[in-house]
Amino acid sequence: MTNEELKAAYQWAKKKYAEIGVDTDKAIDQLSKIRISINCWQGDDVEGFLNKQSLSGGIQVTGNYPGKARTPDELRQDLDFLFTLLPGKYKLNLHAIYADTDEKVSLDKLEPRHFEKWVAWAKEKDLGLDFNPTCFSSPMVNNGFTLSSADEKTRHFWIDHCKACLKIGDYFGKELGQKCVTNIWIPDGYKDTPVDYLAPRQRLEDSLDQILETPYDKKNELVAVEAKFFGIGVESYTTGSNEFYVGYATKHQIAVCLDAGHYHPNEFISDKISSVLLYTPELLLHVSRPVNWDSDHVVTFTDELQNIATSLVRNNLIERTHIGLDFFDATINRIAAWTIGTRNMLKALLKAYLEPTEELKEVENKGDFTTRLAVTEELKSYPFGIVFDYYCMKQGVPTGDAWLAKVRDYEKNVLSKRN
Ligand code: RNT
Ligand code: ZN
Repeated sequence: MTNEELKAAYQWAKKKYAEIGVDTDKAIDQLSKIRISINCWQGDDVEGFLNKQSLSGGIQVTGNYPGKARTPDELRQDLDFLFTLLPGKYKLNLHAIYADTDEKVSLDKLEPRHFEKWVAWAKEKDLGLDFNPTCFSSPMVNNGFTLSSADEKTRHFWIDHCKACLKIGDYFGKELGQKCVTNIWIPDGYKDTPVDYLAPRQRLEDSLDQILETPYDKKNELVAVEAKFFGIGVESYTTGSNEFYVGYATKHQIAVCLDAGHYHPNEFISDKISSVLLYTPELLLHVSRPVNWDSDHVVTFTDELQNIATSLVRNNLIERTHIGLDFFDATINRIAAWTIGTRNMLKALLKAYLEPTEELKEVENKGDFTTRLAVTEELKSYPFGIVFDYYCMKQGVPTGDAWLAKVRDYEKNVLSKRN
């Protein structure tokens, strides 16, 4: 389709939406204000650069698609290219193991200076940065335990690591003038049924209390805690359960991180958002796609993705929510994985904005469930794809699947030369 044809199609779509009281220009404008946080770890299969350990902690990457980033420069090169395929502005979500330094530094001794190059690059590209302590893939993980370990030396190592990370997050926020979300996820748990369910949680609470004593400015940094139901090899007990972290975050008024893959397959984070935000000031999402378990598949355009987006938009919760992506697939081109996942998140948000929400709420409150079902079903086939393409065109990035040819070129010219 030519740009002229797309513009004409957009005018038609705009009219169709206007008939139900929806302003497409406004929806595009609202979408352009959201900064999705891109998970850096899709670029290199969660390896990082610090100690190049293979991934462990109940999470797994499968596949060996050629061309993964081996250095911080290669990762930035891939991201620079990625941003030419995506409309709007972004944040990059870094893990501690992505430190860009020649020093051999232990996780508990990390400092802001080890991330200076990331900050300089983020400034140049107008990106925000988010952060995560890396409490996995390390010989310091003791029998699967970190912050809730019964071994005091282990526990203190990980407390020191998280404290170091809070300082780095504060530095990111201050330097970039955008709040950094620092998210704590730990793999701690048991393969088999424990005797003591309580003590690890008491230790985790104490560890978090110590971590939160780190001085940081709430303008620069938001601390989040990520719960999980179970992981591979950690099937019977997870210290950091949903109840544990919702309670902890509520008590300390920090953020909960809801990961779409961390609950029972019949339990959905889209339905948790409105509850959690009643009691905590802000929220972090890890938008992922579980396939029967926390498999971290690339985000596709599923009903749950749409439900996540609509629960944020319908209730005006976008401003208090940080939308991060969390997937890692090494069986396909990694840049395509990022592009597909991010564009799907954007499309779901756009579709959520293209809805006559107030009218639908009125209908619902009147008890007219027939109209509610009729209208929401009709809306599913409204031409939101044309609105999305028009937004991409306006932003000067590829429309439709035109990005794929560019990824193929990049694969040929850059990625294939890495092996
Ligand atoms: C693991 C958590 C966690 C990680 C990333 C790499 O189950 O989802 O968020 O995926 O930190
Ligand atoms: Zn996650």
